[in-house]
Amino acid sequence: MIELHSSPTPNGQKVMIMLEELGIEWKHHDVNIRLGEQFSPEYLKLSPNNRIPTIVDTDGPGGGRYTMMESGAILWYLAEKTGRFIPKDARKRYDTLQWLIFQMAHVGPMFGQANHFNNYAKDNIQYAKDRYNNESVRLYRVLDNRARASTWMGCDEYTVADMAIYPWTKGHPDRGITEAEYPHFMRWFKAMEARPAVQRNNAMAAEIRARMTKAAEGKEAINLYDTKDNAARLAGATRR
Ligand SMILES: N[C@@H](CCC(=O)N[C@@H](CS)C(=O)NCC(=O)O)C(=O)O
Repeated sequence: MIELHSSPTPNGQKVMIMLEELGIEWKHHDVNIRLGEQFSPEYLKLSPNNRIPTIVDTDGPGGGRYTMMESGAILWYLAEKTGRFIPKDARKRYDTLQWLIFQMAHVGPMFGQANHFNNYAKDNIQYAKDRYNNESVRLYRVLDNRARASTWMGCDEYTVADMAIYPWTKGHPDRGITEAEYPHFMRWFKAMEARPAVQRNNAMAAEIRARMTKAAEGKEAINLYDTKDNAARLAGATRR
């Protein structure tokens, strides 16, 4: 059984998609990052980096519980554990690994920073907005080119690389990504949305979000983007 300690953000959703694709037993444990639950001493024991998602596999390698942070590593772990959504052919497997790491190193961090400077930053910093928005648009071009060359992002099989990239690209209409200019990306995106596991993820993500919003009623949200405050929270929770 896999316990997923998470929020339905893109990094959380990619693991939910994998678990739904696998059809294995799993349970969502809500970690409400808007309330700062990622800084609780219990959660920090699972994820020292105070980020979601984290999994606990109750039947980990060699038997017994095994805990893992970092969504890309979690996807790879689940793929190796089950032998699914990871190609057996070595070239295809390494292609998949490249595109999984491309998501972790580029799509996630750049889209995340663009979101921060567009929507949350205290100051209106045009340089930062331009840098991350331009990077995001460039990355959509990389994805469009990749989808022109390959049926799926990793290789010609549907893999964990697709699951990792998809949730991050749901906001493409807000970035001016159109079917006319990014037809290959859009072909891939529609193929993702046609998958029942992806549809179940999207419905569950909305439900979990609503549940978390309800649980947060009357409670004070933390400012996720106040890096100094977050550093102090982590130090406070882990001080020895
Ligand atoms: N590289 C990490 C990134 C995880 C991450 O940044 N998670 C965000 C939500 S998408 C988070 O937990 N934020 C809480 C915080 O900033 O304190 C992964 O892919 O697992």
